[in-house]
Amino acid sequence: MKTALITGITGQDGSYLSEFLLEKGYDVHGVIRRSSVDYRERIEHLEGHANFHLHYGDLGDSLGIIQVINKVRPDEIYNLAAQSHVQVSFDSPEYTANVDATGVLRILEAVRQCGLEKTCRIYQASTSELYGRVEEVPQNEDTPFHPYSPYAVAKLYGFWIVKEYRDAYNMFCCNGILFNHESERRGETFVTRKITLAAARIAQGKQDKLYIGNLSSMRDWGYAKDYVECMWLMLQQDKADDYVIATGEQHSVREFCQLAFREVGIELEFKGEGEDEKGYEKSTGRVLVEVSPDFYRPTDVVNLWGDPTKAKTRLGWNPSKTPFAELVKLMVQSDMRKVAADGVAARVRMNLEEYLEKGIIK
Ligand code: NAP
Ligand code: G4F
Repeated sequence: MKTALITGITGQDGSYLSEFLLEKGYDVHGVIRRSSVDYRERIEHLEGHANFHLHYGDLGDSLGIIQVINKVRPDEIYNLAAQSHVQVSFDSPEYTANVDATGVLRILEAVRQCGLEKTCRIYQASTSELYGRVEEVPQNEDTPFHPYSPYAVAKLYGFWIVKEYRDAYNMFCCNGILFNHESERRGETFVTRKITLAAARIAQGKQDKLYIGNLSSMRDWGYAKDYVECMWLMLQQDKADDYVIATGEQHSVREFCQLAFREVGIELEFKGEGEDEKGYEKSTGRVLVEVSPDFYRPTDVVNLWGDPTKAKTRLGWNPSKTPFAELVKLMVQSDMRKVAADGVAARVRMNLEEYLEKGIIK
């Protein structure tokens, strides 16, 4: 049985990767941060599994990281932990650098300090944000980087320190240059999930409007569940290397909105430009989407489009497993169920409060 250690196990990718590795028969260990509320929604269904273990740790704390790695002595480490929100990185640039840049170094050094550098393989969650203000379209492993946010600059350090440890100490460490990947478990402040949740809430009469930033931004969006397979495949090769993981297709935020709203039975028509652009419901003329400069970034990455040829040919990975339209559909359908269930739960709570107040239930 192989042992894997996952940092960022409570995140979108960490939860899917845990399921994937448990299915493959791995002993899965995860690093979680201590918080005042124990709420681990994405992995609560795995807690109690005989091969699933959690340890406290933080990427900002080398001593803790060394302790966990020494205790678990993993065959594979998947370093997924990060302050992963680009907009937030403008508000907390120093914290982002500490976790997303120096945090990677802490993992690599801990592996060396524990004497595991010859046996332990490491996956680093690199990102298409490295291409930033893109210098070539589509982007592949040879496209020059031009990071364009504090997040991307921090991740660039992570990318290069992984390469450095590979060359200097002959360690088996890989960078997965992953383009945006989404799912039902995506954080609610990333644009796709913000849209699918709003579409579901508007369709069920629980929200009036969606306020959004740059509608013209282009992304190569894939399904997170398909992408975690690639992380594992990279660590099963004879030689450590870096790979672009993407679908090879590009869509705008505007297009994502139109598809998501269509899924709940609303046809959107966009009119106007820049800050004045609005999304109207075709049948009623109601404004459902409005641009708010609050969601504009000081510098925005607007043209991400990946070329997954290397992953396809060398790893045998299929970039077209979940087409774009299907991804949007499964996210909207999941949010429709969630919003409806929240409504039922709220009604039950209201009834319960009323019954308690009236003394009907004691
Ligand atoms: P996510 O949902 O935001 O999850 C981030 C994880 O990192 C969470 O488990 C979080 O723990 C943990 N974390 C944050 N700060 C930490 C710290 N100081 N110490 C320990 N753990 C910490 O992100 P994701 O979408 O799954 O992405 C996984 C990784 O891939 C990230 O490194 C991200 O930057 C990178 N990436 C993502 C994409 C994408 O499109 N999803 C694309 C390219 C690269 P809490 O639950 O306690 O907050
Ligand atoms: O969904 P986003 O916040 O994702 P972003 O910035 O591309 O970052 C994600 O993908 C990266 C891979 O390329 C990861 F490394 C990173 O960890 C994260 O997972 O924004 C996508 C685009 C941006 O251009 C943004 O300006 O959508 C635009 N956008 C327009 N309105 C918005 C909004 N983004 C957000 N979050 N919220 C809006 O209202």
